[in-house]
Amino acid sequence: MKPKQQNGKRIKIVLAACLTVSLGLLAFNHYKPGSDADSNKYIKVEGQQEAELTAPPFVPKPVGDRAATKLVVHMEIKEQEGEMADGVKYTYWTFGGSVPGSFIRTRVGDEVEFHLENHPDNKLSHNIDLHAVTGQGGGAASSLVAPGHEKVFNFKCLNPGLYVYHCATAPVGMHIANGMYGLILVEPEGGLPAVDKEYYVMQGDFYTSGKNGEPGLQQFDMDKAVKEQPDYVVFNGKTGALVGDKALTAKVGETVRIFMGNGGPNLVSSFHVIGEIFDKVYIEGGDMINKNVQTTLVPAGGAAIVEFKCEVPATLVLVDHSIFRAFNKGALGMLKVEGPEDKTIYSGTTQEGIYLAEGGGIQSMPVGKKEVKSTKPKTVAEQIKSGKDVYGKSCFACHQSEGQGIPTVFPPLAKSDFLNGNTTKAIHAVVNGLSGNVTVNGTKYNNVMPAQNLSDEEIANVLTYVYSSWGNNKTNVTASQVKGQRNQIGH
Ligand code: HEC
Ligand SMILES: [Cu+2]
Repeated sequence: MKPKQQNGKRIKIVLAACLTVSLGLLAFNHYKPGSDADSNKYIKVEGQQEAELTAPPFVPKPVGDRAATKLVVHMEIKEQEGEMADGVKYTYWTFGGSVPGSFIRTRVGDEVEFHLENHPDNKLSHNIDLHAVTGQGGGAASSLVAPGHEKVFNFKCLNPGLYVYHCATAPVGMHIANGMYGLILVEPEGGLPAVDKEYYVMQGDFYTSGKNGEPGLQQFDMDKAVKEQPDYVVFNGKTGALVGDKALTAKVGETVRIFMGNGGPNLVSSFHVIGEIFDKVYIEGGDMINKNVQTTLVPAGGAAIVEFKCEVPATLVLVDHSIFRAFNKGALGMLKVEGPEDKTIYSGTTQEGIYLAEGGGIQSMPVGKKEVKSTKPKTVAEQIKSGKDVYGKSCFACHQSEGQGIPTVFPPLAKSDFLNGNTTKAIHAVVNGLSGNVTVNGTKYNNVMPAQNLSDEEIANVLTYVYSSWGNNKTNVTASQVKGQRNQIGH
């Protein structure tokens, strides 16, 4: 009995102590709010206004010094077909008709009246979970809405920051994988510091029934999604959303702010801009600012705000620095900076010449395999077969699986007028490399293709393969033609 009594006593003492401490804490909380979120609850709203929503890569006007208000958001869900890449169709599920969904810009203390509208032509129910919301499911619990219906709920913006929103209807992963995500910004009192240009970029990974580049309408592939093996990793919903005439722009001397989100569903982004350094990064979209950053990690379902000043003219390249995603799956965008050069910051090439290693003659790249002297010449079919292997190991990374290239960076080999127009020039390109201005099918490229260190026979085979594929003119290139080209240029 004795031990039991003792236990009972101990419980009573512990309970009493707990009660005293929690009462004390309650009193403390009541009189002295302990954090921003606590005090922001008391910010009074003035008036009411309809929220401006924008499709990427644009963002609504800054809040500036406006007072907190009742902000009415009308967000319409649309299931619609779009283009993932050239000739590759996909049925996207969208917030506001774009991937990522419409950008929402609020300030701390705003009371948001959120109208989620599901278009009558849609097939499925959806909802929304906004990471800026304090409340059950981030709003998901109150917003499940069937096609042809509307749901309304209210929330107060307690914490400033850049937040992801997404659909949270089962199967959640599939709704996100189909493009149901976007960003909501909660600016601090008085707004973020002014900059010259603001842009909205969001990464997402996509899982299609066909492999990367396979044309036609592609279905969502649940298996690949579960295995986290995307066929596409892209900025703003599709390959090439931010390249060519859709590239972001700025002028020398301007400051640029990118609201960078990552919808996932699976991958984390190593966000990097080739040719710039982030002067400032609001880490994970929160209050903490890091300076002078090369690459910032953007979690799935997370965001970051990056800022930099454009000092010199350049085509800056936005990438996920998990670099195969950039060059092989689409996570590549561009920001064109125009204006006067500043040679003290960047000189360009100042000298070009032959480099001779001390004591050596002209160096050549190590050749992987010695040329095997074949006794019998290959048939065209055999040439195509081994040319395909060469393509897979030497050309595929840049010109892509179906010879489609990458817009503005790597020209297409499929139906290329350059290739089909002149066999000698094509051989020359592979033997010597190619740089400077080249026009392929009306589009200008100004990039560098390194000389391919391949044997005459390998070059003949790969070109024969390329000519026999993707609608090209079926020219048969022979090893002696390649040899002739080499001799012409004196190697
Ligand atoms: C490192 C990337 C890279 C690799 C690898 C590469 N190329 Fe290229 N290729 C380019 C670029 C870039 C250009 C355009 C050059 C320019 O802008 O001046 C080009 C241009 C060409 C052209 C002429 C333009 C056109 O589209 O018809 C041909 C033909 C060509 N490449 C064939 C090949 C073949 C065949 C291979 C493999 C043996 C290969 N390339 C490997 C990047 C590459
Ligand atoms: Cu949904």
